[in-house]
Amino acid sequence: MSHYVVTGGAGFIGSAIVRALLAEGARRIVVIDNLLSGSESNLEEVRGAVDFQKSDIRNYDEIAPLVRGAAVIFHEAAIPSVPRSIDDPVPSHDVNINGTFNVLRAARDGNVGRVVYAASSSAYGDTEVLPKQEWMTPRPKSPYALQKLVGEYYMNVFSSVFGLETVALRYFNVYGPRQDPGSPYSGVLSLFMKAVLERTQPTIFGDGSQSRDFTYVEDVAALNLKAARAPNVSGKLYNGGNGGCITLNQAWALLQKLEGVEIPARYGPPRAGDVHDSQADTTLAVRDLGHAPRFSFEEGMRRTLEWYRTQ
Ligand code: UD2
Repeated sequence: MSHYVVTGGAGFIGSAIVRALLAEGARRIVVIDNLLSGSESNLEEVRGAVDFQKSDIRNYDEIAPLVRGAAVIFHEAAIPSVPRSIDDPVPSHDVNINGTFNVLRAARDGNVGRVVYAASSSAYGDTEVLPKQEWMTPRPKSPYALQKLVGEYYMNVFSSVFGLETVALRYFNVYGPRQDPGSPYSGVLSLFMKAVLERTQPTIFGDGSQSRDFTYVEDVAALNLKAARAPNVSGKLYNGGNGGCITLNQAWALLQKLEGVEIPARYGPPRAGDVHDSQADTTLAVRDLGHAPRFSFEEGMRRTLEWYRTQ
């Protein structure tokens, strides 16, 4: 019986994919994670149902036997964060580009059925119009954005040249339970959640008018499962967003409303490499993959806040 592999499966998004697979009745799931930013606690209640392998995608010899013969690899392992890739570009380059190449090489050598890749909306950079559509010319503004774009191109080339089935999903600012707020590089909503629950001021870089298509993690996990099964999509790229457009000021205002508090945000200088506006056109993902995001921004925020409250 062939198995599923989730690289970065102990991370925030990877562990949500693991849960979605188990909910669908998957029997064999191998999680590959070096625990650099992931944590076994993200897999707590499903730990007995998965084969956890502490392993690094930078090491081909380690991962090749683990992926051999897999039905699908969900490739989530990465060093995320635009500012982190600027402050410390070598590790993110190595993991995001060389690590991704190793995963593809191991997939091809091991006759894997399909690779579904976690690409990033950062690849678009600043576009003249919104929403962003897959045909638009990429304009990466940071090492991270470029690295994730190289991964997409590698997916496409492994499909066309080696006949490996690949699909790339450009995620749009995923948020939800288990996103770690413990680092300055953490996703902004996890930092906002921490601030509102601790009654402290968040810092907003810029004037807060920048917007994001914040996408709830369970919608992204569901999309991954659809991308794993959809016919005739090899080598293609899809937006994995929700279609929304929420400014940081709106997001912080909503959290204050949900908590019933008034805490003015602190404003700092804009961040290098930052994209100003981001919103997904979901037409292609809906048409080809059956993408059907279920969570409105407010509903996703309520659920996420509830989870942080219990931590
Ligand atoms: C990028 C990608 C996203 C994903 C992510 C992984 C875009 C549009 N999105 O997210 O798809 O790949 O990278 O890391 O490129 N901010 C504050 N205060 C804080 C922290 C952040 O104001 O304490 C701002 C930040 O300047 C930015 C926004 O919040 O304008 C979102 O930042 P982020 O780090 O959560 O995610 P972002 O958009 O770089």
